[in-house]
Formats: sequence, C-alpha cells, structure tokens
Amino acid sequence: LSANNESRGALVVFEGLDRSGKTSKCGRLFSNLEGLGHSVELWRFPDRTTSVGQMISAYLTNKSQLDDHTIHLLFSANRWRRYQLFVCRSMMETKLKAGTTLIVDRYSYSRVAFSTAKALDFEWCKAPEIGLIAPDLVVYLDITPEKAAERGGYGGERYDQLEFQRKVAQHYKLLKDSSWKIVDACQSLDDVEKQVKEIVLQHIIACQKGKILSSLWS
Ligand code: NYM
Repeated sequence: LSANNESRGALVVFEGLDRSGKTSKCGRLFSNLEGLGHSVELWRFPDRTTSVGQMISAYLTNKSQLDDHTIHLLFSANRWRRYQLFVCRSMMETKLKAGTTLIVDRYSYSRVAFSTAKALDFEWCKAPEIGLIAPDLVVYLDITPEKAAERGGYGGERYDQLEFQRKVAQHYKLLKDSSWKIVDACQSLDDVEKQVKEIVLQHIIACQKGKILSSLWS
C-alpha cells in the first residue's frame, strides 16, 4: 500500500467479546492520547449511522431477519464504506498518512469470529475483507464468556448470549496470531488503561518512524 516509509499515524484495533470493555477502553485511550498532543480519531464498527449500518442495527436488535451470508457481507460493506468514503481515495489511508492515529473499536476480526461461530467457512468469511488496511496493532481484551456475562448489561442484541459468546471466543482463538497483544480485561480499570497506553505508544512511535502500511491478509 505504502511505497515509502514516511512518518504516519498508527492503526490500532481493539477486539474482544461483548462486554469485554472495548468501548470504554477505546474512549479512555483516545482521551489519553489527545491529552498527550497526538492527532487521533476514534472509529467504531459497525458504524450504525450509514444506511447499511442501519440495516445491521435492525438485524442486531432482532427487528429484521437476514441470512448469515447476507449479514456477513453487510458488515464488510460497512467497513468498506468508511474506508473508501471519498471516491477512489482511501479515507483510512489518507488519515494515517496525514499522521492521525486511528483507534478502531472492532474490525474485520470481529466479523470473521462471529460468522465462523455460526459455522460459515473461514476463508469465505475472510475474503470480503481482503484489501482493507492491516492494523499496526490488535489489542485483544481477554475475558472469559462467563465473566463477561456476569458483568451484566448484555445489550439485548442478537449475539448477547452466553452460549454464542463461548463459540465466538473459540473462533477468536483460531484468528489470533503472535502479533496480537492480549490484555487481561479483568484487571482493574486503571491497570488495563495503563497497559493499553504503553503498548499503543510503542506502536505509535514505530509508525512515526515510518512503518510500511500493508493490506489485510495479504
Ligand atoms: N459484530 C461487529 C459482528 O458480528 N461483526 C462485525 O464485523 C462487527 C464490527 O456486532 N455483538 C458484532 C459484535 C457485537 C455487535 O457491536 C455490535 P458493538 O461493538 O457492541 O457495537
């Protein structure tokens, strides 16, 4: 994707089960980085503001029924829409190259983990995501499905069920590689925040030094 090694922002992705605390940790990290003077944006998938996002939201809240393949492709389209936003120009790439670090709450891994948990084919699930930018860092907030369920407040959405989350956890295990940073989500909030901040800052520095951008699953 990037031929030269110019300074740029980092693409930092957070993954984990529902109720693993991703959204609050992303928010804290965003404030921390902004406080340190970094150019940073917080993105979240699914992006429920677009028309495709609204179809996803209706599905997740059981207001519509879609077959597993269709919803898989809608989640992927939702990422491509945000990635591309300006015709022929990658919004994500433009931001990163302008030096902005993107903190992304869920990315392609969520979709593959959730769809393969429904027994869809692994390679088929990965295919629509090919060509999106590969993250510089994936932070996995690690919590057992049982502990996550104890946190309460499952949002009442389609996937908020212990049995299904157990399957998702198994499928995340198959997706993880050695580059993922696994953070124990059951530590105190302050400890999680501190650990995440340290890991992310290391990656921001590497990207400022000109780490090359690559494509997902290339
Ligand atoms: N989800 C999220 C997927 O199944 N595939 C995806 O690609 C993404 C981004 O949406 N249960 C699922 C995981 C969640 C649900 O996400 C809503 P959140 O982070 O709770 O808004």
